[in-house]
Amino acid sequence: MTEARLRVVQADITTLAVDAIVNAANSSLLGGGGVDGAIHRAAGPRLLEECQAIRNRQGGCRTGRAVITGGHRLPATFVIHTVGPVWQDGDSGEDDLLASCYHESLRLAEAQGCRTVAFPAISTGIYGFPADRAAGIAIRVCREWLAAHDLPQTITLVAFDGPALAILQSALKKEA
Ligand code: AR6
Repeated sequence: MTEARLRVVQADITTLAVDAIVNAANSSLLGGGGVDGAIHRAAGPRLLEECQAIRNRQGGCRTGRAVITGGHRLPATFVIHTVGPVWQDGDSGEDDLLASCYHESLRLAEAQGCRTVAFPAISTGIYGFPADRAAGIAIRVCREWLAAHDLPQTITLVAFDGPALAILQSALKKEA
């Protein structure tokens, strides 16, 4: 039951028509490279305006936390911006902070009534978190969430390329 609700796909997350996509943002919320840049480009300038308003209100977003905005020109209705940890040595709280990103994003998705949510592999690009370790954490938190909540109904973990897809698929088997 839980398994059917957790999926792994290879895609450009900006093309997915889900209720919410998650953005691997930074604490400024003002955009950047990687998936953050792609999401801002596809969503258009209104997304940055909305992020700026949140920043003015609450001073950005801390590592491990999340905020939600509209999707603007994206097919997704909402964007949940979460700030992953920068990889240090694996012994500086990175695992718990990454788990918190998934958990806080799912909490916001549920509060917004989202039925479908898609995550990129948070922290595994510019922030340098090892992809296999990150995949194990993502899958564990999503499974625990799905076992205890009706929303979202489905969670999609998005790999940007073939190697990332293989890592997610093997983590899905290993953690089962
Ligand atoms: N769709 C799906 N996944 C993608 C896409 C896409 N269009 N583009 C990249 N990825 P990263 P981080 C994958 O670097 O490590 C930004 O500057 C990518 O292959 O985007 O959390 C922010 O502003 C990788 O697997 O995010 C922050 O400053 C994953 O998304 C910083 O980067 C995450 O890579 C955040 O670094």
